[in-house]
Amino acid sequence: KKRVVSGVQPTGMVHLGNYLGAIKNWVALQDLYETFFFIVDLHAITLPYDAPELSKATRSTAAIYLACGIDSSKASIFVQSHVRAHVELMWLLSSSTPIGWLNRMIQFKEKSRKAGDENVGVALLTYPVLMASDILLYQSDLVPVGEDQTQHLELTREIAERVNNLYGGRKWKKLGGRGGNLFKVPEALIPLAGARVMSLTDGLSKMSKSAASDQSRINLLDPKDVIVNKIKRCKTDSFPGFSLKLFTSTFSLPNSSIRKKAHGIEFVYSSLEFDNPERPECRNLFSIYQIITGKTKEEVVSECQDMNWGTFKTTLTDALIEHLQPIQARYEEIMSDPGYLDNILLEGAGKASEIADITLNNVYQAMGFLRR
Ligand code: AQP
Repeated sequence: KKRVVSGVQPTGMVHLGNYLGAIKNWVALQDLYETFFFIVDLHAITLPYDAPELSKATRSTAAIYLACGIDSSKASIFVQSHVRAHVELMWLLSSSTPIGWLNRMIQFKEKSRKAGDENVGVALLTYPVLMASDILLYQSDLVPVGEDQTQHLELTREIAERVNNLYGGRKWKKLGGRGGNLFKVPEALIPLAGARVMSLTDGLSKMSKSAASDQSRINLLDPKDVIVNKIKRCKTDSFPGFSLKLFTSTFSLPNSSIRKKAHGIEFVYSSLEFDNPERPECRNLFSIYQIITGKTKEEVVSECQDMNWGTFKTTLTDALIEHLQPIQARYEEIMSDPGYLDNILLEGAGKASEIADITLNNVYQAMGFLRR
């Protein structure tokens, strides 16, 4: 079976973007592949954070994985910091990662600009190397990522190839290893729909945990009235409905070659649309509705295009509540039994460590470290 790894940072409440872009797709993947889904807590400290909140968010994110349908009998579910090999391999990989490769990461540029110099720690620059370690440790074949993470995956591939060239093959064999590549070079698995869920207050920025306004996102655990309110207040446009449009037409008089122009005003009705690039909010809400209901794009268009915003928002709100309520009920159940969650995380970390340690020990050997 091919291997798949992925994770979510416990930096706040898991939102619809994390769910539709990642967790929901993992549920299907666990039946097809050998899967490792972890809570990437070590990544959550790259920007200033609240320590007591970190452990709470880590538990809550793990419970959300389970509530969404990740099954511990199929997937290894664990907390990244419980498998020490992640940090150790990161150090080894960082010696082979040119700093220029990290400087060009768009997320670093964006996040460091937003955070301001005082708050930019070295980890914000180097965390893509930790992400490479997260993936390469498990000899992963496929990494499900949202579009925003494709650059980091490309970097992982470059690091893997570089380390394979520098230390793998015959050089590793001379040191007593089996030779060949130290790492598999992974491929991205980008979901067709939901790859980028956008903010509810700005259809051009992605929905994100760290965005200042909670109105910009639907959190998976938002109660019904909060969802109603957020969708009611979310940004839309003024395209649909009747509008006045000026028109010009040219005609010829009977029995004459003279052409005349006439100007007039007409009422035009424009409906809701999926694919108009000038209407990012419309596209985003349609696409959320499509994935939540499991309908095709064509079905959504024919059902919703003639609705006004008010009707569509009610339809979307109802669908969201219907979809999220069972997840929220399961979440409450899981959180009411802390021992259950602890056992799953312990078992997951055990299975993950066994595989991660094999890769780590190979890399230590190939890089010339004295073995214990
Ligand atoms: N808006 C999104 N649309 C689709 N997928 C998304 N993902 C995140 N936001 C969206 C995907 O969720 C997975 C986990 O993301 P993460 O928590 O590791 O970090 P992130 O991408 O930085 O997510 P956030 O919510 O924006 O967190 P902050 O604000 O803390 O940076 C990834 O697969 C990601 O693609």
